[in-house]
Formats: sequence, structure tokens, C-alpha cells
Amino acid sequence: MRNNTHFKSTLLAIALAASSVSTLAFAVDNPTEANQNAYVTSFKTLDTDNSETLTESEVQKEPLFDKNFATADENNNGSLSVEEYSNYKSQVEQKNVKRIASDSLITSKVKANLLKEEGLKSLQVSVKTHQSVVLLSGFVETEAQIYHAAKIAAETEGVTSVKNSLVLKKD
Ligand SMILES: [Ca+2]
Ligand SMILES: [Ca+2]
Repeated sequence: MRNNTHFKSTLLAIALAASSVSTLAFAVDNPTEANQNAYVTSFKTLDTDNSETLTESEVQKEPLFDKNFATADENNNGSLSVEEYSNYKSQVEQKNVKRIASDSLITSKVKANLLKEEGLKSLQVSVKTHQSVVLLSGFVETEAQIYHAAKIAAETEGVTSVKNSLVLKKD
């Protein structure tokens, strides 16, 4: 009986693994559903004793769970079910997707705002954003431009802080 269940779940894992390959094109439109299959597959891989739960030591191969085991273990029973494992991974991944989308939106807004400024638009200012922190770098002609560019970046919607690495051109 037990072996039969295990056989079925192995078949299921194989079917899920195969379907996650065939739904790659679909994954672009619906990442959450496609990820779900990948979670089940990686869960099975981590579950070395086939207990259908993951202990803290089984899951520690994934850095994602390193310090967050207790958060992922929603019912606090000291192990992760496939649902707890998948929920946690999907939450973290969705946050990352949102963060990356909002970072690139901030970058475009800062660039657009810099371009609006007569004194700045001809300059080669590089804009990068990580977790809502904007990094400005490149060369400018005057000290005033360094502060002006930083001020514009800081006033852009969504920006939490600005790291200013702009430097004066030395001729
Ligand atoms: Ca296990
Ligand atoms: Ca649990």
C-alpha cells in the first residue's frame, strides 16, 4: 500500500516535471502556475527520505530557507509540507519579480526626469536602481550638476535614497 502511494507520487512528479517543460511558453503568461510544478519537483528532490515533509536539515540546501525556516513553517510543526514549501517560495519569488519591475520603472522615471533638465540632458549619467535605491554614476562638468542630478533622482516617485557616484570631469 505504502509502496503503491510512493509509486503514484513518483509518477506524479515525473508528469509534473514533463509538463513544466511543455508549458515553458505558457510560463511567460502565468509564471505562478508553472512555478508550482517546479516547486513540487524541487520538493521531491530535497525530500531525501521520501517522508513528504522537509525537515530543517533537508531544506537547508536551499539558501532561501536558511534563516527563514520558521516563517515558511506556517503551522509550526517543525517540518515543511509541500504546500508550505511552495507557498513560501512563491511569495519570495513574487516579491522579487515585483521588486525588479518597480526598480526598472524607477530607473526609467529618473532617466526621464534627468532628460527634462536642460543642464543635465547632454550628460552621460548612468542610472541604476536596486531595491528602490538609485545609483547615479558618470562624469559631469560642474559641482552643481552633481547635486542637481541627485536632487532630481531623490525627488522621483518611489525612490527611497540616492547613492551619488557622479564625479567631475577633469580636463
Ligand atoms: Ca523528509
Ligand atoms: Ca509545517
